[in-house]
Amino acid sequence: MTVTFPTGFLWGAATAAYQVEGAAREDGRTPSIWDTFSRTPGRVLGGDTGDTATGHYHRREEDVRLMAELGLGAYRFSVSWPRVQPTGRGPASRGGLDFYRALVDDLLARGIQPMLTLYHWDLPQELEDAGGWPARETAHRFADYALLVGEALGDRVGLWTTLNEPWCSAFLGYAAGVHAPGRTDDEAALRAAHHLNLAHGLGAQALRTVLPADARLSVALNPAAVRARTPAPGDLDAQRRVDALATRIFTEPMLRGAYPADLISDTEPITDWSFVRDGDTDIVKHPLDALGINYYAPTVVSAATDNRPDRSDGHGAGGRSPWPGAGRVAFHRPPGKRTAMDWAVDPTGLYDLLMRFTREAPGLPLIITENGAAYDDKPDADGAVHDPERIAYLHAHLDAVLRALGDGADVRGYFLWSLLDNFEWAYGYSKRFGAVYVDYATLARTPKSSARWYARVARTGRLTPS
Ligand code: PNW
Repeated sequence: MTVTFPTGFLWGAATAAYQVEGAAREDGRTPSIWDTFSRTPGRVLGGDTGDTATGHYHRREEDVRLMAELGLGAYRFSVSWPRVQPTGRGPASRGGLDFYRALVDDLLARGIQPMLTLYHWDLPQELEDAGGWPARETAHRFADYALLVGEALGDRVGLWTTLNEPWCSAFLGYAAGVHAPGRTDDEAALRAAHHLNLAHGLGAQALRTVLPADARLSVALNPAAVRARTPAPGDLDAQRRVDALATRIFTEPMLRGAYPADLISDTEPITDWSFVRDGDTDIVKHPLDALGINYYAPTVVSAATDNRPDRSDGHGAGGRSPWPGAGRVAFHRPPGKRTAMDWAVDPTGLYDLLMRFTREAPGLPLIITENGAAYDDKPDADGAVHDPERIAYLHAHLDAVLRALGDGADVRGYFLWSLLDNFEWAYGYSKRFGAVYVDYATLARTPKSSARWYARVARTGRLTPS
């Protein structure tokens, strides 16, 4: 059993622009779909918006200092599209780009490697008004935006990610409607998935024309660790359908240049896939230098046995399904420990995913671009925040990473989600994922005990008891 992580292993933490920046109306930034969505009553718990968030836009230096204290070797952040290209088209906003230039310079000055995600869900509202991701044009707009950011930051950012979790953008955004833009149209969601794939490919092509040869290109997916509740054929079929819609819809075109035949036949009642044009999947299959995997919890499914499938799939029970074409699939709550998101704690799911891509994409380095947990953290009387459950979660998942490394997986790094407590999408500020506690009244930051634990792991490269 390996107990030490390889030298050079990247220890990082991640955030996303809309979740931490705030400053929603500064430097010419225009609304993104998340501004519109969160300002619409009833969409986000508590009516929370990202208008202020953690105030990171004005606390950049303090936050980079915190990262250095945590001994982070890398920081994964996203660029807000409407901050650097306010209309989603045309020239860049100087002010917006200056923020990211300054952030990257601060990181480099402290020896922290920046990992830049171009798209973490904040589509300029103007592009949504022109059709959003169901419109093919949006993929071309993304490629222009990628070029603009690549030109501005290519000389100092070595790790690039096109999209974060396109599954969430397509299916939570356009089918279930629980994420921005809040549409509920299964056909549109499948179109959106294809245009996100196309955006990834066109964006990667554009970046390659401006980035130095040693810059590394990746995408961050949230492949489902999906299990059948029993080995009965109906349950295995449910597993196959969910796997196609969650994972293979992205990985097959990206890694092999074709959509899975079973996905196409499963979704034929919804669409004929004529939005996929000749040559598209060749574009999507752009060579990658790493695959980013975001993992939180497993998914357990079975064939639905009645007309009311159990919707406890972690996507807002009672809402519409984010699985168009999955048929009658029941989602089950696995037994055991759960986080404040009500997601099961199951590190085996992470191990299984790492081994799956080790088999299916041999030679492709893997990076865990997100992993972490929300708990109901509260400061004690002295203001300290003790989060032993998060330490246990991180420890167990890093142990699974070590096991996968020992079994041959080429895992290059791990990014804790998240550096800071932040705007947790439809849950607003009610869910705390941070290693650092944020007091939303004052925006004061307090590293939790997990932050100190993680700093030690990052420094020593070893898992030690809390
Ligand atoms: C990811 N789901 O979101 C995102 O990349 C982060 O921005 C987010 O804060 C984090 O995970 C924690 O939720 C997800 O419903 C949101 O399956 C929803 C789901 C998965 C990931």
